[in-house]
Amino acid sequence: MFKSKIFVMFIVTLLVAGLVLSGCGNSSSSSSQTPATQTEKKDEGQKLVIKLGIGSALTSQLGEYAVKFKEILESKSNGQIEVQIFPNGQMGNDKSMMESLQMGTLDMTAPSTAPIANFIKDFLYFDLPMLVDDDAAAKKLLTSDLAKETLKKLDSIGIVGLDYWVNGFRNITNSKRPVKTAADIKGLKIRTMQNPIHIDFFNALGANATPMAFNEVFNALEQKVIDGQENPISLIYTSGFHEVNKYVTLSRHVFTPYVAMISKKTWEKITPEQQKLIQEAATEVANQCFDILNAQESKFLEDMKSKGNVIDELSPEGRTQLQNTAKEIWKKYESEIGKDTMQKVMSIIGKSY
Ligand code: TK8
Repeated sequence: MFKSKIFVMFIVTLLVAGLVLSGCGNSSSSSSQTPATQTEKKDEGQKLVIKLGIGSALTSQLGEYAVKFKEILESKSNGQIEVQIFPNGQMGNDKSMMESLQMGTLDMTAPSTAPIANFIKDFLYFDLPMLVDDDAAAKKLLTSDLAKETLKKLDSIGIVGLDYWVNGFRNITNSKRPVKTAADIKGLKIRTMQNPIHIDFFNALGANATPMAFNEVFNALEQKVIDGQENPISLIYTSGFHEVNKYVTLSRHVFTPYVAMISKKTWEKITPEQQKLIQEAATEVANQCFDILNAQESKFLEDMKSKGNVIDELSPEGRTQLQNTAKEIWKKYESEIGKDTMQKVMSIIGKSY
């Protein structure tokens, strides 16, 4: 009895010592890896490990961006920085990963602007529907001084915004019927992102907007808790939404960006040289986003067609209906976004307001 107690204490001591030695799982600390040999231990001692969590699959556009970011950063740092990617929401959803960044338990993530607006409402303008019409306008907005100022606001919640990565134009999918007009949307239970503008827009179109986190969407569609959802083609395809939603409408009703971000706790722990490399790698990826995304989307769209998905466009009448509803939403959010900001946004993308 006494002997076994001592044995248990011995094991507990070993475990505690192990935790202390491994830095209690502190991701960006140089000692977070369990060294196998003495030589490896030395190498690990100099290495900075960055844990990057994303909500979607490695095959998605965001997955490709993450892999590019890893390649660029690891090569530029001559292997002194290692990026570990955790895809498929393994580290949580957009909101909870941001909270992990605030606590310093995760180094990096890249959520959509929609959930970010729940932390900082300055990001709201990105999610206005029927605002951005093409890649050229999107590029202008994402590289504008206004967007750069918005990025800096993350500082107040313990996060450093690095750059905008592209999520893309969002399209409606559903299991019930082809959608070409607002009347077709009426009555559909559609998952939206957790953002008041998205919810209001779909409800105003007569849908039953059902906000939920991205990693719950596939099951909800499969179990028919919802009829449809909306996302860029890359995420529809790589998340398998097209397998449970036959109808796809290229509505392009909103263009949403991702924000590549890093925990302020990590940022303040690393050297200015490491900060520079991370910033440069994030911006290099930002410059390649449209090419990566567009290549993926044409390939995935072809495959969806060959698999029997019905791909539609909005009718001209339907597009006008969505534009008119969008204008009501712009008005509704004018005071929250600020008239000044609204006007800046419109002049950047070349629209009158
Ligand atoms: C992935 C999400 C996703 C977004 C959504 O983490 O929630 O529909 O489009 O990209 O950020």
